[in-house]
Amino acid sequence: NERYEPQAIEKKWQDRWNEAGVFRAGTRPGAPKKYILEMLPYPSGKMHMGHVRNYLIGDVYARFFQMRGYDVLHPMGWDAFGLPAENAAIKDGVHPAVRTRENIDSFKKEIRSLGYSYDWSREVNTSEPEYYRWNQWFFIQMLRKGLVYRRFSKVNWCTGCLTVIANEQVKDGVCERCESKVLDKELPEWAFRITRYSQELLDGLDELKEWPERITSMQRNWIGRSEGVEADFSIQGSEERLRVFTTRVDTIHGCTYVVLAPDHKLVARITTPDKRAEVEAFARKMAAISKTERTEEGATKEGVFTGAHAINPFTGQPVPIWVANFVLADYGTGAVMSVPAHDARDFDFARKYSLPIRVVIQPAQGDKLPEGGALEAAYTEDGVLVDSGEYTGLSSDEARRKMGAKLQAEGRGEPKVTYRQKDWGFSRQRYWGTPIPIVYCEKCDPERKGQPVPIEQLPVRLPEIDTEAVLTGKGEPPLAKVPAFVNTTCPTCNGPARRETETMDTFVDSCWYFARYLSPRFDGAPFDPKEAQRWLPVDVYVGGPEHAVMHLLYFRFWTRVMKLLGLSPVDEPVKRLVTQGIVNGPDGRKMSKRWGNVVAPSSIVEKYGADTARAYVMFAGPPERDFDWSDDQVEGAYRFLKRVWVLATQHQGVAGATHEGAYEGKALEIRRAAHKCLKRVGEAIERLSFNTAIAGTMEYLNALSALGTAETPAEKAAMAEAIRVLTVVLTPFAPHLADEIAEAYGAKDFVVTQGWPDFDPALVVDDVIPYAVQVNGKLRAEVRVAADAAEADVRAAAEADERVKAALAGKTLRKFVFVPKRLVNFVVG
Ligand code: ANZ
Ligand code: ZN
Repeated sequence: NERYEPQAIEKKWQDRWNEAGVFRAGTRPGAPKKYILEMLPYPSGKMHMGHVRNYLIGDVYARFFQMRGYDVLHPMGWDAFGLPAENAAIKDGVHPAVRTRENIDSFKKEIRSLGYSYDWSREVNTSEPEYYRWNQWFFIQMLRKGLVYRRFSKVNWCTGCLTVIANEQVKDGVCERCESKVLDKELPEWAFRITRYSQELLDGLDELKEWPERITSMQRNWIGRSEGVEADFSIQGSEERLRVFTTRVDTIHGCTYVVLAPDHKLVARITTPDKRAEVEAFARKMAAISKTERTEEGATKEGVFTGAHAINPFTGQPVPIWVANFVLADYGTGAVMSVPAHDARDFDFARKYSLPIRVVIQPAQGDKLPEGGALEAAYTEDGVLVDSGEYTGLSSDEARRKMGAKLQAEGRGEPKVTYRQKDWGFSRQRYWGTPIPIVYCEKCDPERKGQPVPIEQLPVRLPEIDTEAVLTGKGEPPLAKVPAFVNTTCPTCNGPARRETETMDTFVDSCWYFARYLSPRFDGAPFDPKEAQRWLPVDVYVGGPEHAVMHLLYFRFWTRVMKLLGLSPVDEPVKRLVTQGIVNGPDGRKMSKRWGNVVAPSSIVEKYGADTARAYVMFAGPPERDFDWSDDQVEGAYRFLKRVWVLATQHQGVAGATHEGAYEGKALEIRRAAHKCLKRVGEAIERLSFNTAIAGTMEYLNALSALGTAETPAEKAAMAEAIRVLTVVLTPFAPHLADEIAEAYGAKDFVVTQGWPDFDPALVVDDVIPYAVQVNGKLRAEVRVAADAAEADVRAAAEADERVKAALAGKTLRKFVFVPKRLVNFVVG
């Protein structure tokens, strides 16, 4: 068969790999391990190029390390719960489980058609009770540790999805998924106390040296650690005190007003009667827009005066108290001491409402600031204090320390570390998720705190439903409409009780799936701690950078919880994170239905085969970089593989050739090309530089083509080795073709199991010179070594030569003569 016909060979090899279980993990117990993971997909029906690329990055790496002798774990599964399937059900009445099953089947078929090296025996589906029972188990363990609690809170309510959504899912005041308006709603909800770990999660980032800096810095900002002080202002004519959080207590003498969040609990108590109507109207207006919208960068600052005054604890002077949109109720204390001369927002606000501006910090060097009234912008840097009583003349730093200490000594405040990160509210009013394992009994639990379902009763299964009656998208949470689910018995009194009808945020599912893969059928715990000892942490994790702060932060938190529960030894889930770039259409815009520029992976596989799709996508650019799709380059990749096939076919006659003697001339050139390619491609793959790995393979192909046919026995043996090397370096990228060639050359095993040979260092140095090797002055051999090789290296190369070995056998070495760049002589007796 002269022609390269991928369609005729790819399915065959996929089936053979599968039958032989070549990608089973845990089959090399003594070998070092690599756990290589890609973010598990939400099974929408179709795979897109982003998926293809994502999984290829992991796949190339996984195949390479398997070839290098590692015990590789490379699993795949389904993030199967979630809104799209439920929303589709509301539209067309198909049960989410049915749709999800169909989607998984078609998605999996596509994944398989690309020949990825997954250990399918570990496949996980998060919507199955064997999986989500462990979400419930974690919930109960975390409840016991105080890491889960119920709270009333303002949540983001999506008026389209009719559920609570996370802050991160609100973009410009609308739901990022359905683009409906998002409102603040006061609801009871379940939350994880992730803030207990804020500091640890922050400190842990310093250890994540192999994560992209962009991701760690986003997490750092998200956690948002701020060092400052809390200070009490008393309120004129009232017993109340107003506590503010500030990072700049050094500026307190310049505080000319104080601002409360519109929903701060003091507002109602301190507002003077003449201002009441105005303040209440303002608060109502603010409540109608979500807090993300009202606090956005660039949102116009608005406020009203409460009529009340606060007393500055340092100056004793009264300042007016306002309420304004830019102060958040749930950050710091929900109250701000405003220093317009030194804070940009306060400056804008003071200008707008004609509030006084007082300069109290001067730059340590350079021009002095003018009077507050003449200031053109806030001066927000540190400096030297002025007009600040006994603190005048101190540096900002010194002043902060002294003022913090004074507040503390007087019981009017204290140093304080604040985090921007919030606890993670995970209640969802949807059906297609993990039921929260709680029951409410009016008799035993009149406050409706909720009692956990006894562990031995897990899982609390999602009930069968009449899809059209229950999934309507309207009214109460779907599970509340299923009496057979809701009505249960109380674990304490055995009387009638009601189940919680909320389900968990699907981000819970992806918090620990990487550990479930270690022992996917284990039923004593979420996973087998012994396996965790062997496999965790994940060595390389590949996924989209859009997960920078939610999934990638949540699963770091969960990993610490798993350690706390004694399940796993690691603090961090992942050593090296790779965030892949975007695949754009030929028009340079992100592939999307909207632009009509989507290239379906299946169309490429059908036309050119999986190997071309793989080689093209990996050649198109480094994993982290975006690239624009190019049909020409797909063609180019196809032509390259065709040339590989033709070359291998032409040289078929050398299959099995061996040679005992020295390699010289062309034979040596062939070997040198092969070993250089092994080195170059191996090193490129290790640094995830897949495009240069393929470029190296292309150059290798050119070199072999230029060397022509192999004639002598040495050349034939060298060429046989060279073709074997070609199959080795191709395997991560074009594994089907590689195995097809290897088989034609008589290989008895898959290339991936035969392994990745070590290159011979002597064959890869560029400047190689011959040394004459003498024994007692008589020429016995010639060895080629690097021009700058040290004496010991030349000697080792000489001693390794068969003819020299024979000449030295049984003799005693008297002397070793080394003439640089020319010869060595073994003087023996
Ligand atoms: C006075 C001051 C003077 C401030 C100055 C800054 C500069 P980070 O660093 O992000 O933590 N602040 C405090 N609580 C707030 C809330 N609930 N909503 C909006 N703003 C709030 O920011 C801390 C600073 O943000 C605090 O320090 C406070 O303003 C403001 F020259 O206090 B500062
Ligand atoms: Zn009870």
